[in-house]
Amino acid sequence: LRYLTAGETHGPQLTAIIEGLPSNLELDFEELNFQLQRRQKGHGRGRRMQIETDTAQIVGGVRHGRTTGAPVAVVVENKDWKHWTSVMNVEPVEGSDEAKRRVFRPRPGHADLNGGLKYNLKDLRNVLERSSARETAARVAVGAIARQLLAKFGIKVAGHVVSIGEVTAATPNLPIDELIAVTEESSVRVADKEAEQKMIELIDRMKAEGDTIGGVVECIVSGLPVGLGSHVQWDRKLDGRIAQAVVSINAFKGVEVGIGFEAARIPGSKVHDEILHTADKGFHRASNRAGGFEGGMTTGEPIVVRGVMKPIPTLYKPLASVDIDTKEAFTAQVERSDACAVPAASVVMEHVVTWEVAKAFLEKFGGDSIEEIQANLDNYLSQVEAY
Ligand code: EPS
Repeated sequence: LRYLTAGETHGPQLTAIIEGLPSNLELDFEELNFQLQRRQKGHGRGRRMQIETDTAQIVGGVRHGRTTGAPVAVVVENKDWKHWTSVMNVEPVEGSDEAKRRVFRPRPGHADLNGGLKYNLKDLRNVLERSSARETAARVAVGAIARQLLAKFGIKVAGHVVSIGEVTAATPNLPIDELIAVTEESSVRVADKEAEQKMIELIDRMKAEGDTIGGVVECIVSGLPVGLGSHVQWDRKLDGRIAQAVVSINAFKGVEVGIGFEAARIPGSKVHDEILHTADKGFHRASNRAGGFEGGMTTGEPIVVRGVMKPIPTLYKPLASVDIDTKEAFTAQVERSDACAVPAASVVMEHVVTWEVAKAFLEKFGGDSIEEIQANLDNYLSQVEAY
């Protein structure tokens, strides 16, 4: 299972191609678009989200509502494109730097300067357009399809915001369905009403000051069989792959699995999850501090991972930068942006984690059709039960 995306934030569309999906997966298009619209929400988002109504158009690999086993091609249109047809034209265009909206004073914290130097581009818009977090719309579309695949086998994914700036929400401790329902009602994706209010106030203050703020988000995956991923090779460890996927999200700087960095501060007796066995539950754990992983394999307990998002680097109160033509000191150019995208990033994180789990799931139970996968899974589950 693999995918690639293409497309710029102000180009005509984002495109993704997914290779390796089984046949006979019935797709719920409304649910797919629901996931895309969840990514657009959240207190602190900028004006762009008022322009867009993200919807996924499937242009390959699906017929009469089901996958055929062929590559699935998904397109998410940029409604904003109509304001950028000249600036983003694929054909050469004449005009001033201003008309072309050339970027030449790189924004610290973005890909602008490194990308310009590396690709030898004198208009940093060529970097900005692709490095924009707009691309995460395509990743959510892809992950939303993987989510539907996993849902067929009883696997559920939730995401919520842990903290924004200094404001931390109380640990929700809710069953996964309730967590999904409650956080969906919150504009900052938390279950804690008091923290919600403080987060909203903080975001508003940051916005008024021309500043931005980051935070921590958490993703939980439940209903997993034991043994996804493997201890035998570094690139088969599923927690490692998830970590890579999480840090690949725009502005994400860190990842924790289970109790994460806390494990460095407390003794082993308080870190590891003791093993129990009962007739009805089989092997299970007294706790889940490992966040669902041992030896890079799922334990059967829910996966719990957190990601750290830095504040978005586009500041309306810009930081010091240098003009790439004159090498003179200037402030960075200002582009439209969000004051806080942490709630939206929690939706993105759900989808990149979902993708990695789906990939590992197909590696283990892979068949060419949903029916073949179901048979493989059933066979494995009976083997585990009889162990
Ligand atoms: C985004 C679309 C972008 C930004 C944001 C994410 O649209 P525009 O550039 O037209 O405002 O709002 O991306 C960033 C702020 C960033 O730094 O990457 C989206 O669809 O999520």
